[in-house]
Amino acid sequence: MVLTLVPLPSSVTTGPGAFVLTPATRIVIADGADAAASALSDHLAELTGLRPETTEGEPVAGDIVLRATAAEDEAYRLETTDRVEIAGSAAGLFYGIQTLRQLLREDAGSWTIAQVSITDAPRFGYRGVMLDVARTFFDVATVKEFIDRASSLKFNRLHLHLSDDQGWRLQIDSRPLLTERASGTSVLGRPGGFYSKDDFREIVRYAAAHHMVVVPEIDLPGHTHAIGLAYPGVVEEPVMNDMLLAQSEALGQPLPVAGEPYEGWGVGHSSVRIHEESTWEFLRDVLGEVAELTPGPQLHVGGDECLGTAQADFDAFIERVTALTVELGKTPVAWHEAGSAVVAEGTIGQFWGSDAPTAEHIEHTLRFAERGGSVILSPSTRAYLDMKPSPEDPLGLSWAAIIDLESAYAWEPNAIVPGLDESAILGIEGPLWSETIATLDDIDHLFFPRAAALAEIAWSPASAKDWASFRERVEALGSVWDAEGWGGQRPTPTEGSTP
Ligand code: TNX
Repeated sequence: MVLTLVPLPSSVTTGPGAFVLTPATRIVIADGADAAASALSDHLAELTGLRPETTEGEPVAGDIVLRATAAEDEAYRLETTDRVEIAGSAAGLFYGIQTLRQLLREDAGSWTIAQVSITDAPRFGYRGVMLDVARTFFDVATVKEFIDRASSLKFNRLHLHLSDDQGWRLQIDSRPLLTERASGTSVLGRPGGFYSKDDFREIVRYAAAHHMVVVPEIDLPGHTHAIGLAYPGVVEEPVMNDMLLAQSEALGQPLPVAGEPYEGWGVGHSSVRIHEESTWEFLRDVLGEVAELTPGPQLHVGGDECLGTAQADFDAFIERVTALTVELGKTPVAWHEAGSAVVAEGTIGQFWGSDAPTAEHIEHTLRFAERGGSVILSPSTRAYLDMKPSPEDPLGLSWAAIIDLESAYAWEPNAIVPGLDESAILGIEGPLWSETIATLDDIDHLFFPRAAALAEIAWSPASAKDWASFRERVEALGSVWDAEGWGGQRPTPTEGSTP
């Protein structure tokens, strides 16, 4: 029997029987697991048409039992006997329910769950996905759909790339022109948009209900052209050097013009004015409001691709912006280039080099661990969800690699950055940049099935890695995704299997 489970649990045994959902099935809440119970009941009603009554009290055969434990981790147990019982913390119950959802099968007109005994806990505490809402704006409803998909694979961090050259996406009360003047466009003439503070709170709330913590990013000091549409005094004139001219030519896209929206996807030409005190007043106000809106512990301050900025200026900026973030009560996160600077103690680095990184990338990445921080691994040759899955694919970019499902699966976090100890690896993240995607269908197209590979790397024990098993399980999951109405690409059927 193919178990349709991704990520693979740390321990699972199977038996010959099955649990059958009937109109008499109840969801029995043991020890106050009620939030999980109503979500599960809603899900079952939508999928099967049966809405199990949720109740407290003594479970009987045929029930689904949710047992809240005092644990504070993400572990859970799921057992099928004459009933199904899931036990864990609030997060653990949520993950147990995601497992149950993957196991539910329609078989000759009834909904069944295979007989299993599962004990499960994640390998890494940070299991992230990133959505770039700056290059292309996605509305709240789309972000919620994204959360549904990601949380079903047990991702627990939603990194939102909220600002870039092409647009500013979050209401800031102290600087109202940001959304008034700098949010109206996206790349290539696509519509812009922004989140009001209430929109953002709604995303945070929805994410939390799915056990995902939002990590907001304000990308600095580069990727800041849009700020200049609102507050020209904060940014430098667009930089033009040979490298940037060649880039614009290669892309066939116009050069950025100060004070005009930039709708191409060149990078590296913009910067805030690093040495002006008025810039720092701006940053204190903006980052202060973002920090206040964010219940999660981390605030991402960017730091990538400052191609026109002198190293000394960049380092001075990073040192000060990471210190400011700490002052605002958050742990700074920054792309790995920021490791060239004296980052604030505890700053988290996000590695986006290749899986054969340069000496400089390695050095910069190790710096975060040396300064008491840790590292999120997003090797662009493996974990970038915006890379094309095949050379012919109409969506995605290919500057880092073509990443097919096997390539997204066949890497080991410990082996990416030489000298980086597993204890300093906070986790992994799959970024979905949005230069080439415009709709939820496009998101799905790049997300499925490769996000499942990243989810397994982030959650399952390294010793369980097995490409043939993964491919079979992910292929079987296609029908679960179909039942959810989630689009996207399906894994190519393996030889001899029924499509
Ligand atoms: C590099 S990776 C970027 C982004 C682009 C992405 C496209 C990184 C930190 N920066 O600005 O959107 O490539 O793949």
